[in-house]
Amino acid sequence: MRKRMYQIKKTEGRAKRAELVTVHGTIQTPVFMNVGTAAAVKGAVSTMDLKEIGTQVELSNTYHLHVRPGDDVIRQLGGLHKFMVWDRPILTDSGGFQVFSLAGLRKIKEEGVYFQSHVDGRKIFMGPEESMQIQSNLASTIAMAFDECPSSRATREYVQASVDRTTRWLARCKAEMARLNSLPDTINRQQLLFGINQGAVYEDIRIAHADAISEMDLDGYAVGGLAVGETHEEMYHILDEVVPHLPQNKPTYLMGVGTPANILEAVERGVDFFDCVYPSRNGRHGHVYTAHGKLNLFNEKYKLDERPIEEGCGCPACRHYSRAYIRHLLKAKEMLGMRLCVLHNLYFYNHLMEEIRDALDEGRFSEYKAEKLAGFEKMT
Ligand code: PRF
Ligand code: ZN
Repeated sequence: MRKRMYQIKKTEGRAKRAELVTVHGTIQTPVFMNVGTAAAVKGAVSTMDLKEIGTQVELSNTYHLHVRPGDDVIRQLGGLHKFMVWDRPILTDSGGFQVFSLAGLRKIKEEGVYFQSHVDGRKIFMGPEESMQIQSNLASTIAMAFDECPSSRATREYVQASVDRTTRWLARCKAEMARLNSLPDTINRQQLLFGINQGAVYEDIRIAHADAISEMDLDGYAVGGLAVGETHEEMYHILDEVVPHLPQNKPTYLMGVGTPANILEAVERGVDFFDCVYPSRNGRHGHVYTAHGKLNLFNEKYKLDERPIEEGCGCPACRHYSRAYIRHLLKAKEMLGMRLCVLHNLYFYNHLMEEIRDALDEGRFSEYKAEKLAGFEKMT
C-alpha cells in the first residue's frame, strides 16, 4: 500500500486543512501558488526571493515554455527545477487555457488544438499527449490535464460538446502520463496528474462531469472555467454544487482565483489550491494589498508618507522602505519600485494562506473569515 499522499488534518464545515506529500516536499494547504508563467515571476522576482516570502509552490505554463525556450531545451538542462533553481513543488498548467486566451487562429479538433504561436506566429499542434509530453520534459511536480475552457457565455450545446471532449482528452492524458512515468529516462517518474472540471455555469453539466472524472482516480481535481466573466455569486454557487461531487480525499484546486475575498469564500467551500496573477500584476501597477483594502502608491497622498506599505508586515519591502520612497521609484519607472510592490503582494497572499491554515488548525476559520472580509470591504 502506497503511503497516503494527501492527508486531511482538520475540517471546519466543508473547509479543509490538509497536506500533500510530493517528491519535492510537503505542501501545506490551503495554499496560494505563485505564478511564474515563463519560469519567472514577473517583476524581477527571483526564486531566492520566493523562499524569503514563504512561497510553497511555483506555477509555470506548458504553452509558454514550449514556445520559448522549448521544453526539449529544459529537459536537456535537467528539468524546470534545476533550470530555474527551485527545489520546492512546481505545478504546470497544461496549455489548454493559455492557447485559448493567447494564441492566434485556433482550430479545435478531436485530436487537439491547432494554433499559432504568440511569439513568432509559427503553427503549433497541442493535444493531450503533447501536453503530457511537454510537462514530463519540464518534470514539474504536478501536471494539469489538457482541457478546453469554454467562454462563460457559450451556449449549452457548445459547452456540453466541449465538456464531453475534455472528458475524452482526460482519459488520454491519464494513459499518456502513466506511460511517461514508466519510462526509465523520465526526469520525474512520480509526476502527479490533476483533472479539471468544466461546464461553464451549467450546474447539471458541471456535476455530471465532476462525477465522471472523479471515477478516474487522479491525484487531484481542479475546478476550471471559473473567473472567466461570470459573477462572483455564480462562481460561489458553482463551487457549492460541484465541490461535493469531487473526491474529498484528494486535493481541490480552483484555477486562476482570485481576490483575497474570493479565496476565503472558496476555502469555506472546500478548495485548497489557488493561483492568480492579481498580486504580481497589481504590484507591477503600484497597487498594493493591505488588511484594509488596496492602495495605489502612485497617489499624491503618499508623497511624504514615511510609513511602510503596511505596518507590521514582514515582507522585504515593508521591513526597509517607506511608501514615499516606493512611490518615487514607481514614478521614476525604476524597476525596484515594481519589484518591491510585487514582493509585498505575494507575501500578503502567502501570509493570508498561513493565517487561514492557523485558523483552521485552531477551529476558528469562520470567525477569522468574517473578520478579514470586514477589513477588505474597500478592496476590489
Ligand atoms: N483551465 C486551465 N487553466 C486555467 C483555467 C482553466 O479553465 C482557468 C480558469 N479560471 C485558469 N487557468 N487549464
Ligand atoms: Zn509588506
